[in-house]
This record gives sequence, structure tokens and C-alpha cells, in this order.
Amino acid sequence: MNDRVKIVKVRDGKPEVKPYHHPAGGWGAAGATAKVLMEQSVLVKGSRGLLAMNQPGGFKCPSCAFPDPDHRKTLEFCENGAKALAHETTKARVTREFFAQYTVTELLQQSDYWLEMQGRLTEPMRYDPASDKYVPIAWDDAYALIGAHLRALSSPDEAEFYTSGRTANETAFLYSIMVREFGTNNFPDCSNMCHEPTSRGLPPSIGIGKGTAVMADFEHTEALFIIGQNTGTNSPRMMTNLVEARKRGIPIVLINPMPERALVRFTEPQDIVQMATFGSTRINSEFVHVRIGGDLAIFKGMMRHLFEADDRGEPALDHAFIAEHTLGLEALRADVMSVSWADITRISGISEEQIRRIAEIYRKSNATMICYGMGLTQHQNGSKLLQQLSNLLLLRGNYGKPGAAIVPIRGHSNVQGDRTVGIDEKPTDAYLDRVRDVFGFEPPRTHGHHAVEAVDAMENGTAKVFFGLGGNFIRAVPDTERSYAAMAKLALTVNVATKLNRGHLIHGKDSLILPVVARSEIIRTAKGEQFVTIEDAMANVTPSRGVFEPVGPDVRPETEIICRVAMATLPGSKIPWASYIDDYALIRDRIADVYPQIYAGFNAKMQDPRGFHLDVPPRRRVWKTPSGKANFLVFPGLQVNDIVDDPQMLRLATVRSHDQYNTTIYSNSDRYRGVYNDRLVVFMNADDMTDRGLANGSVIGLETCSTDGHRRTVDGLTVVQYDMPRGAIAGYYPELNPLLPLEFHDKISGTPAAKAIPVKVVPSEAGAERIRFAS
Ligand SMILES: Nc1nc2c(c(=O)[nH]1)N[C@H]1C(S)=C(S)[C@@H](COP(=O)(O)OP(=O)(O)OC[C@H]3O[C@@H](n4cnc5c(=O)[nH]c(N)nc54)[C@H](O)[C@@H]3O)O[C@H]1N2
Ligand SMILES: Nc1nc2c(c(=O)[nH]1)N[C@H]1C(S)=C(S)[C@@H](COP(=O)(O)OP(=O)(O)OC[C@H]3O[C@@H](n4cnc5c(=O)[nH]c(N)nc54)[C@H](O)[C@@H]3O)O[C@H]1N2
Ligand SMILES: [Mo]
Repeated sequence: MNDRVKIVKVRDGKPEVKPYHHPAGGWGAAGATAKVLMEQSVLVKGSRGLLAMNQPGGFKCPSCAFPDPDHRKTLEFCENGAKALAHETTKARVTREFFAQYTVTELLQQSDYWLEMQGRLTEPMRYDPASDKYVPIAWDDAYALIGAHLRALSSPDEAEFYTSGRTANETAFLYSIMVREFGTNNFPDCSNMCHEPTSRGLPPSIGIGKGTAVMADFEHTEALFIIGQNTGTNSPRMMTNLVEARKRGIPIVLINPMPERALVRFTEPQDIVQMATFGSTRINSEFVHVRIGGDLAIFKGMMRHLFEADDRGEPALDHAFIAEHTLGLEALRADVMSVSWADITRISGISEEQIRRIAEIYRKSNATMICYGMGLTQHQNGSKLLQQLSNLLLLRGNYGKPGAAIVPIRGHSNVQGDRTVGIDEKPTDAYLDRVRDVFGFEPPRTHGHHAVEAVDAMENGTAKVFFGLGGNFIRAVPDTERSYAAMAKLALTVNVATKLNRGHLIHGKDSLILPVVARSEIIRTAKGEQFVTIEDAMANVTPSRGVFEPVGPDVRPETEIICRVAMATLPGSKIPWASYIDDYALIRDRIADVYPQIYAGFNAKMQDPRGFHLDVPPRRRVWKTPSGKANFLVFPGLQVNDIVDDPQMLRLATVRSHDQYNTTIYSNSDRYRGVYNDRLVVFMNADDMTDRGLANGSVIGLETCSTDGHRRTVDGLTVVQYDMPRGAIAGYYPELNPLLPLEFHDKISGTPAAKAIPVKVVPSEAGAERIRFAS
């Protein structure tokens, strides 16, 4: 294996597994918040920041995309938002002296955690091959270098322009214009690895690739389903809505192969009474312990239950809604009735009795919200799986009435907004026409690359330049070994970033790191303080104003960087790039010009610090599909992933711990799952362990089941017995990405099937330190 791909083991304490017996949230969360602020030496500054976070006039939390409540509390943050803020406002700095101290080869020996802990990037740096070090470069020289590389390409399609979802609307919009004027639609983005099945799967069903809920729906809903989403860790502020729903007696059904702690029992960290009395709320009424990839069978079972009830003349389908608003019911009915209960239970691992019980909860509810996350999107047929979920909602008219909705829990704080304002490798002609009319150039019409195609292009040599607007592309994509090698072939890699990460160390022949002003910091330009805007997961657009001084004199706002790259690359451009550097209102005017239907009067609307809601037509029971109706779509069978014919095969879900933000590792512990100081673990069912002669603490390797000639392994993993369904195992992303083949993705959306990697246990060659197991 390539040396650069080796997983760096980190031990910052004694590795230990001990079950977490407390409810999630509560004093554990309060303690963790204080701890991270102290670790980053920002107790006072951080606390001040937390008071401004998600408040009118303040800045939007850089962590997740969950909306602010309609009735705000004085504090509106969670433990993991506090971690994100503490790490962003850290006292630690990565300076030119730091880079002078280490060669890139030496930095590569450090863990992701260590790289993150070095602090904020402070000045632009360029890779120097002679010394194998990053050395300072002036901003103007950096822009000139980028411009020279881009202009030297034989085709604009030889460049890949990545976006991570922290990028604000103003920046993302200009970036999408700059890249299109340059001449390509190569827009790989983090969404391609995340909620792309939502963006591509839902439009044929309901005419829009977004969720249909607003926060008020939580107050009206009669049943909640949380499927494949770890709420307490990845969108903790939503726990408040779940606690409130439980207090109203609303049933909450969880479908997950892992019994996630916070979804079982939760104490609201902001509920003083619950905290003081050590009280907690039981969250779930039904926990459905599904096999990995078994959700499709459950959805079909639920639909079958509804059709059977309908046949008996019991109220089950919303016939009036179906008649007025949908097409395709009979084909769906025929497909659903063709699957047997025996197959449904075998493939899902769930009894007919329990599926009927949750289907009854669904049938009796007049308004249901179905929330979902990566547990549904990251499968080989993620897009089609979501269409089946949408069928289930359509059957009971659960669109366009209070308390009813499909609710994708989006990841990055502005990932949805970035797509809305043009980060799209498959733009529509209508949109490109608007761009042409507003900006006066002819944008490229050929569709571009998504994330996996971008790696393919690097691997086969057609890509020459990678530009990363935030994020950590190389750690986020599949097939680590191949992807690293592909990235290293490029002529130029550019990373616009706040923090040092491995993506900066796996670089092209030329390489730049460009440090930026972060979300929580003030953007000052010649025209005074500027603000940016963010679209949350429920399509609310709100202003975000940083409150802290930028980390140093040599960091730049992201928007300025995009404008200056445009000026250096497109000398003949008629677009007034320089004016956008200083005045963000001008950018919002152009956004309103390109998207008049949703963004008309954008600047005026931003006078209200609470922002406004973008139109989501299904909320009005309007369907922007070719037929003008919502469509029942058929996906035959019960398999959401290809069948692998190997009796030793286990399905591996790569998930997040409680102490990471995607590729950023806050600590090596995962409190709610009871693992401390180690991330190289595999959660496994007791019977699967026995079958393989494994015990708690056994050290194993995993190898991907594939026939494409690539051997993919990760060695030195410790087995932890866990309440997983048979045949399903879990471990952490990004450490296990070397096991995920690039080709193993949803063909409609390009989203890697990171929750269903077929693997088998192989003997370990490494041998690892033993973990202590406490009871
Ligand atoms: N603190 C924190 N917050 C975050 C992030 C973070 O890393 N840290 N990341 C942000 C981003 S970009 C995103 S996209 C979201 C991600 O948030 P989530 O969607 O919660 O992501 P994961 O932790 O990857 O996994 C979700 C769940 O899917 C379950 N699962 C696995 N396979 C299956 C299956 O086949 N069926 C079902 N039903 N469930 C399955 C897992 O057990 C796990 O509970 O969170 C965002 N918020
Ligand atoms: N196996 C597996 N792979 C996965 C997933 C999985 O569940 N399993 N999840 C996928 C998902 S859902 C996602 S969204 C992707 C995430 O992919 P990315 O979005 O690319 O990754 P992040 O870890 O969020 O990026 C972190 C880096 O962003 C930079 N950064 C932070 N804040 C800012 C900012 O304000 N501005 C700028 N310019 N840079 C900033 C910092 O340098 C930091 O190191 O990974 C995907 N990959
Ligand atoms: Mo994500």
C-alpha cells in the first residue's frame, strides 16, 4: 500500500470501551461544551460567540443545516455547534514558521486530529518541491499562478471546481458564474456524497429536490419517523423538537441498524428543570432494528399494509388527494402487492408484526413527517429508495398540509443554498438561459462532473487542475488509495480553507493553500462591513454576520478570493468582478435577477434579520413535474444494493462519531456509543462474532468484496460487540474510506454507497494495542 494512504494511529489516552448509561444530552453535553471551549483556549471568546450564534443579527452556526426555531430561546446552540465554533475560533495558529518546521512528508505522518489541532491557517502558502515544504506566497502571485494554470489548459473541462457546503450563497453564486464564464460545468460538491439522492430522486416524484417541512410542522404533526439519521449527534438542535413532540404524546418511530443513544433517551441541555432533576425524555415509541439496506423492504411492507387495509374498505389511502394530485397509483399497487411478506421480513430483518404496527401508526396519523439522513441516501439505489419513501407519503396526502412533510436532514450549513444558487454539475437549460441573459456570456451546456467523476477524470489524466472551495475533498471521497494517487497527478491543486487538513498534503505539482475569514468573523471591505446569507435545510434564507475580528491580516473573505481568481483568469470578462469584492448587496441583486421567482427583492428581504422562506411548491400542492402531477414511481424488487454472492460478506456502514465534523476529528472518543480514545473499531453483532471466532477486542482486517482487480483493505481494527443486526457492521468515516470502491455508487446521483460496503473479515497483519473493556 502507498505509504501516504496508511492510516495514522492516534492514541491520546487509554483506549477503552464502556457503555454509556446516562441519557444523551444533559450534563454530559454541558460538560463537553465547556471542555472544548477550554481545550481551544477560548472559554470567554467562545461563550460570547455562542450568545450570537443563530440569533437575529448574529451568525449562523457553521455546523449543521437545521433551522432556527420560530420561538427563539436566549441560547440557540448545541454541544456540537459549540465544538464547531470552538475549533473555528481557536487560539492555535498555523503560521509560516509552522510550515518551515515540517516537510509535507513529515506532516503526512500526523493524524487528521493532529492536523486539525494545529489551528487556523493565517497566510497563503505555495508548495515548494525543492524543500518539500509549503512556503509563503503573496496573494497577487497566488491569483496570477491560478490564472496562468487555468488559461494554459487545452479545455476548461480539464479543471474541477469543488464546493463544500459551508460556502455562503454570495460566494457560491459568484463561483458558479466565474466557473461557467471560464467554460465548464465541472462542479463536484459535497452534496454529491450526501443528499444528492434527495436532489435527483425527489424531482421526478414531487417536482423539487428539497424537503417540504417548515419548523411549525413539528407542532402540528401526529407522527414522526426518523430513518437513518443520528439526530443527537448530527443535528442535536432537532432533539428539542423531538422532546416537545414526545411531550405532546406524538409517536416517534426510529428505523436504524444502530440503537443511537440520543434517540432512545434524551435530556435537553437547555431545560434547567430536567437537568437539575436528572430527568430525561424517552424519545422513541418504536425502534425498528433494520438490517443495512432493509428500508426498501420496510417501505414496501408499509405500503402493502395500506393497500390491504384499503381493499378491506378501511380508511388508509387519501383517495381525494391521489385523484387530484397524482399519477401512477395502479402500477405502484401492482408492484407492491407482488412482493411477499416472507421476502419483506427476510430482507429487512423485521417481523411482519412490527412492520404492520408502524404502518398502523402511519395509517392512523393525519399528518406525518418522515425525516431521514445518510442511512437512506448512501446506498447503490439511494435515489430510487427515496422515491419509494415519497410514494409512502403521497399515499396518505402527506404533502402540503400542516404537520406533514418529507424532511431530508441536510448536512453542511449551506449545502442546500449552494445548489439553489448554481453549484450544479447538471444545470437546467432554463437556468443557463437566465445566466446568459443576466451576465451576457454563453455558458457551457454540456453537463459536468460530480465528485466521483472528478476523481475518475484525475485518475485517467483528463483533469489537470483541482480547485477546492472549502472542504476536504480527498478525505471525503471513496477509494482512498486510488484517489490519493489520482490527485497527486494534477498540475495544480488549490485549497481555500480555514484549517489545515490532509487534502492540502495530497497535492498536485503546484499547490496553494489560501486561508479565509471564517463564518464567525467580521467581513470588512472598502464599502464597510458585509454580511452573507445562508439557506437552511427548510429553505429559510437568513443573513449571517460574524462577530469576531478575523484571525489575522492575511486571511481574505471567500468572495474576494473568487472575484480575484476571476479577474486573473478572465481578463476580457465584462462582469464587474471588482465591484462584488466590496459590496455584497450587488451580488444579491444579481441573484435576484437570475432567480426572480424565488429571490425577487432579496436585499430588501434581508432587512429582516429573521430572513424569509423560499417557495417550495409541494407545500402549495403544486408539482413542477412534466405532467404537473406528483408521480408514484415504481422500483421493482426489494434490494437497494447489488447482491454479493459470498456467505462471509458483511455490510459495512461508515458513520460519524459524536466527536467529529465530517473529516474534522474533535477527539478520538464517541461518548454515546461508549468508545474512548480509539476510532479504529468495528461494531459487530455477537453472533457474527462467534461465527468468525472473534471476541471483544479481537484485532482484525477488513477487505472489500469486489471483482475489479483492486484489493482494498484496512488493517488493525478492534472488534466491539454491539447491538447490530445480523450481517451488519459499522465503523468510522473517513478512516474506512479505503474500503469504498469509487464505482460503488448510486448511478442516478453519483452518491457513494458509504452505508453498505460489502466486506469480509480477514486476519490482521498489524496487531494493535488492546482496548480495555469495562462494564
Ligand atoms: N456533529 C456533527 N454534525 C454533523 C456532521 C458531523 O460530522 N458532525 N455532519 C453533517 C453532514 S455533512 C451530514 S450529511 C449530516 C449526517 O448526519 P447523519 O445522516 O446522521 O449521518 P451518519 O452519522 O453518517 O449516519 C446516519 C445513520 O444512518 C444509520 N444507518 C446506516 N445504514 C443504514 C441503513 O441501511 N438504514 C437505515 N435506516 N439507517 C442506516 C447509522 O446507524 C447512523 O445512525 O450531519 C451533519 N451534521
Ligand atoms: N465513507 C464515507 N464518506 C463520506 C461520508 C460518509 O458518511 N461515509 N459522508 C459524506 C458527506 S455527507 C459529506 S457532506 C462529505 C464532506 O466532505 P467535505 O465537506 O469536503 O468535508 P469537511 O470535513 O466538512 O471539510 C472540512 C474542511 O473544511 C474547511 N473549512 C471549514 N470551514 C470553512 C470555511 O468557513 N470556509 C472554507 N473555505 N473552508 C472551511 C477546513 O479546512 C476543514 O478542514 O463527506 C462524504 N464522505
Ligand atoms: Mo453531508
